[in-house]
Amino acid sequence: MSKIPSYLNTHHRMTQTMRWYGPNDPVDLAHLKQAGCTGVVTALHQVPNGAVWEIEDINKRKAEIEAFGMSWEVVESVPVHEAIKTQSKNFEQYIENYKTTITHLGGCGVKIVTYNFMPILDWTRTDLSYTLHDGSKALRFEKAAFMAFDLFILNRKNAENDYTEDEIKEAKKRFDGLRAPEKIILQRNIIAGLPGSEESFTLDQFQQALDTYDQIDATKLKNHLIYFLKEIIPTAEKAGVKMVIHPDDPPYTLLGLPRIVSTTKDLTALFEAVPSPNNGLCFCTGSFGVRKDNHLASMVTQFADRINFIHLRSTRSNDLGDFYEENHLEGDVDMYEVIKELIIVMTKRRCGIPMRPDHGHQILDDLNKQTNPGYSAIGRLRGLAEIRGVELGILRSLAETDATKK
Ligand code: DNO
Repeated sequence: MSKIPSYLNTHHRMTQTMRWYGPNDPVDLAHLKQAGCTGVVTALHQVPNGAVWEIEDINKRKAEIEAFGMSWEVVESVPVHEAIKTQSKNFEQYIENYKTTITHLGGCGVKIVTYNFMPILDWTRTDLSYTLHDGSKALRFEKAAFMAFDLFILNRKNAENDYTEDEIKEAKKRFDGLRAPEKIILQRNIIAGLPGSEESFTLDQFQQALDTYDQIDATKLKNHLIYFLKEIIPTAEKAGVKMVIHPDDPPYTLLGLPRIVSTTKDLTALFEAVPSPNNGLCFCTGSFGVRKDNHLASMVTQFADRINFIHLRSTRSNDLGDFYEENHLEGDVDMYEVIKELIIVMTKRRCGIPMRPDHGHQILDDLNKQTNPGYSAIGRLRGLAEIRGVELGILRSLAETDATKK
């Protein structure tokens, strides 16, 4: 048999990272290091949305990470203030602040910045401890529960126009079956802020926030995103920072709010409007993967030059519109195919791209610990380890194929 070239030299590998919520995260940096991470994904969660991230604070966080022999690979996220999304009071000032933060991050050597443009809420789930057949716990989105919240807990104005008669009946049934504490938990899961979203609302505050979108449809929101990008991307270019947008999660409209980063068409329009290579994508398989019309491996090929950060996660959906987060190699996402395509892209681009296993089940000792939903240590370690195995298997077989061709 011919000599196999070192597969790590021939092809590029994803940089292995995990998200860390900072010094208050019950999963600490030593755990990430032991899981095999070389990089960390984090943010200055203590800084209020819209404020400038100061150089001193960035350097302090960087040093904390480097003390564990890892690097701060990606910022997730510098949140986009609501005023920028709605173009309301002081939004120009918030954009200026955002530019200053980008310049500071770039100057400190932190060169990839994740953000999203989802109105009001970031990612949304109805159940944060859905028990699977093996006793592990997963995050879940249940459509009937979500509709029950929208129609009968929030009582959103005109909500009934967004649903069919059958859906309203289903929601009522679901609502009537909920006990009082379950209603509170459902409400909390949806609007009290999942980790990283940085926003939390009472019902009244939430309705007020929804009202700010009364006059904003998808076209308008897209224009606001493009305006924002045209403003900040020149700064990102100067600072050597790649901006990566995170897709809508789930990838469709909720609560009558426009969602504009869910499909190939959305992405194409975005990159056509602002073609700079610093305008990039956080390729999140768990978010895009919930739509059947998103073919993930083809999206990797299509947006090869835009993907500068990768979230690997799988979901399992049913015909009712519910989904739960599956083990990383199971469910609706063909992880083998996606990773293979990513390796091809990295090889062509001659660089690794940072990847984190997105979320994980609560398993083993995770079940007895309080961690950020989706961000327990062992569940994510399982995901990372499985992904790492798939990647090395593909790399090795690609290298062997190359070797036999020579
Ligand atoms: C959830 C995350 C999101 C993501 C933001 C990016 O686990 O994927 O909160 O960080 O949408 O801005």
